[in-house]
Amino acid sequence: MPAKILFIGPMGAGKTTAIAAVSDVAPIATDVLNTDRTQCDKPTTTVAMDYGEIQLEDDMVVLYGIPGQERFDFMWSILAEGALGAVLLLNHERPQARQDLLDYLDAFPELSERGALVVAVGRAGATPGQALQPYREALGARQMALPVFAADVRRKTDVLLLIETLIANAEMNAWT
Ligand SMILES: Nc1nc2c(ncn2[C@@H]2O[C@H](COP(=O)(O)OP(=O)(O)O)[C@@H](O)[C@H]2O)c(=O)[nH]1
Ligand SMILES: [Mg+2]
Repeated sequence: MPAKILFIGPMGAGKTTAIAAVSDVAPIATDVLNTDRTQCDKPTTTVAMDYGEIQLEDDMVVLYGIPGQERFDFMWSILAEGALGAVLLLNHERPQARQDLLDYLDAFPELSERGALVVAVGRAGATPGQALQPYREALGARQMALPVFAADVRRKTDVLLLIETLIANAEMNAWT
């Protein structure tokens, strides 16, 4: 059985981009014209999900990107079933990015409880160490110790690091 990894996070955070950056097969995206430019000003948005596949050394991994708009959240728990974990993508330029983090932790309670998440902060700017601080604090306030990275999901190496960290954590947790 291939491992299943989700990409979660708000519209425009880069879920579709991340899967396209690493997938060995032509990624399947279901983007349509974005009619909700108040949430995020980009021309298209994902309505059903994204799908990609990647063969790592020992693991075949399937990648799913959730549709970011809340009117599709009925699909989130279906997609999360049996997942190894999720990459939670944030856009640091969104004023509500810290709240986005909390909202997506709440939306995926089973993954949060298992600690099966990696947080990736996009557009973190020139001083990423500083940019990550509020997210680390928000996790700390919830007694959660999750890996938090600055990442540019347009870069394959960045996305691979996120996936590999998630797999390494899952393997470690399997022993404890
Ligand atoms: N400048 C900049 N653009 C980024 C970065 N990460 C993602 N993007 C862009 O942000 C957009 C994200 O859109 P998309 O992948 O459709 O987001 P989704 O709604 O989460 O699927 C794409 O146009 C990416 O090229 C980043 O770190 N810097
Ligand atoms: Mg998308």
